[in-house]
Amino acid sequence: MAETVLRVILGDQLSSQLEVVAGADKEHDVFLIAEVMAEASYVRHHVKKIAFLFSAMRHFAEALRAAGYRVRYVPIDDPGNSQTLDGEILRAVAALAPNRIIVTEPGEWRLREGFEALRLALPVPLEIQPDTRFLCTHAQFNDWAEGRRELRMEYFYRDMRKRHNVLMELDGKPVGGRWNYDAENRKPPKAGLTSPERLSFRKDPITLAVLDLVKRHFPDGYGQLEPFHFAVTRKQALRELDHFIEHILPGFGDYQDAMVKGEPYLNHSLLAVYINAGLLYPLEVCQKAEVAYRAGHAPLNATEGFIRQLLGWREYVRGVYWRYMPDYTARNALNANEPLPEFYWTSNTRMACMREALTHTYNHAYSHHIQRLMITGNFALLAGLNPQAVHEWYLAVYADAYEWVEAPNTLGMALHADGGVLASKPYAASGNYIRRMSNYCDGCAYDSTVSVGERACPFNALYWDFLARHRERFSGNARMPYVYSTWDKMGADKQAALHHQAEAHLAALREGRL
Ligand code: FAD
Ligand code: DLZ
Ligand code: SF4
Repeated sequence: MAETVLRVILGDQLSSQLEVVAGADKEHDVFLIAEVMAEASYVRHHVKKIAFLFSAMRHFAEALRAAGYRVRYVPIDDPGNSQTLDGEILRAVAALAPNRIIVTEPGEWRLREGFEALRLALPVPLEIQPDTRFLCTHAQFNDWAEGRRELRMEYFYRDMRKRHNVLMELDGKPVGGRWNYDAENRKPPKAGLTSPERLSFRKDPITLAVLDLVKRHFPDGYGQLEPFHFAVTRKQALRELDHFIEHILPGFGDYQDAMVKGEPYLNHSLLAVYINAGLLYPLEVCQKAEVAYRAGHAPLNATEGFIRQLLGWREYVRGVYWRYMPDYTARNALNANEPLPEFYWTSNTRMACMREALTHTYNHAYSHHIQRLMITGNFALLAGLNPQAVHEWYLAVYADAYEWVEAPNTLGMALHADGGVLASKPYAASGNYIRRMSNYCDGCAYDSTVSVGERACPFNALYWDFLARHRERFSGNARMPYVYSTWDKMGADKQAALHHQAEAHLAALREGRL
């Protein structure tokens, strides 16, 4: 007699290329997809993120049914729902008596540990299959990392370009003769820079029902639910990808680091939300970008810059996450213990740059990389906010956030809390950087050119105080001597004034006045 396999699909595994789907038998196997409160509330997720995932999960289940598969879909308001993934697997086992269970490796350590433990409670075997959407396996990353004094993304990225034959010449050299065109991707915004037009998808009955459900079940959730125009199917996500390649990729490079008031997207792709949930595959995205370059449609600085984020950074941070978990998320190398200010949730601050990035986050469940790194992340670094509190915030508020990608970006790239595993030096910057790369400072309550006094920009004194506080750790870094020689040249009086100003900013922060 043919066996029955219970095939579990998590909310961020909506990919038919995964073996859990591709290997299914239509007659005997059953897919389990479950909306559960444990996953929807383990951090205070943005309501748009919950709505996007539930709608995408329901559409994925519909597509499987339409293709002739058997699907057990458990909505969050099903009266029998145990509201945990373990509970739903146990209920499905009791109801269907499968011979075995298959799940793709989850993206978060806590869930993988949970499945390992669940095995002991199950009457049938549970197999955890590798997540083949990623282009670098755990073993390949560990082979690359083993024996290296330092892990550096740039070298990892070059290996990935070669291994996957992306932007390579036949003779093994990188297209254009250079591996990295980052230096050409840091232009400050020119006057009148705006975002290209974006697609907006019509809400079908499934999405409308989910929006209604999220309103009822998450009334105190963070963020603005509507307008809601995410793609929720692979077909729609492919349209979004094609729109990006056709209209937006050509300008991706030049202003990649720029920030403009009222423009949350500029030329960023907005694709992470779809790639991370499984609606798009990272390799197909890179390949489409390469085809656009080879057809003369997109310049090399834009194409290489975009591909580096996916083939380089995305795979690299995942490798770091799995190599250093479980202790990675508990790290606090700079001993930063300031609580997360309330304005990270309310956007209510006098700092115009922070207000802008936080408002985008609240409205769209999105802000672009430089806003995450150089505004909200930079402030958290300089003010010494507790890394675990900041990590929980980033994991909650972005529609693309899952721990495997969020934690290394937050604890490693933004906060240096991992002690330098991910990046050799902190991305600390003063108000000067923000003034150069944005138009946020015009009309701010503070003045980015002033470091001490009533209108002093908080980023200035906090920046110098941060560097002084951690001198022992950073002064040996080959890329830092210039900043420390500038600090030394200031003299004791100015240094003391900056220190007192930093203390005043922190007092204002604690009292909700910043
Ligand atoms: P684009 O700017 O268009 O970039 C193209 C693609 O490259 C993205 O879709 C994404 O898949 C990938 N990418 C770019 N930068 C990174 C990076 N540093 N790490 C991994 N992948 C990258 N990204 C997430 O996907 N989820 C997160 O939870 C997340 N949290 C972050 C937290 C902090 C503090 C920082 C500094 C960065 C974080 N990032 C995260 C990385 C990056 O900011 C987002 O991937 C990006 O902003 C998503 O928008 P986009 O799709 O428009 O990206
Ligand atoms: C993020 C999320 C949410 C909000 N809800 C669910 C859910 O109801 N069911 C589910 O299977 N997955 C959900 N997820 C995604 C999981 O949390 C995700 O699989 C882990 O974060 C691992 O990446
Ligand atoms: Fe931000 Fe300072 Fe500029 Fe205000 S002046 S927007 S706080 S950098």
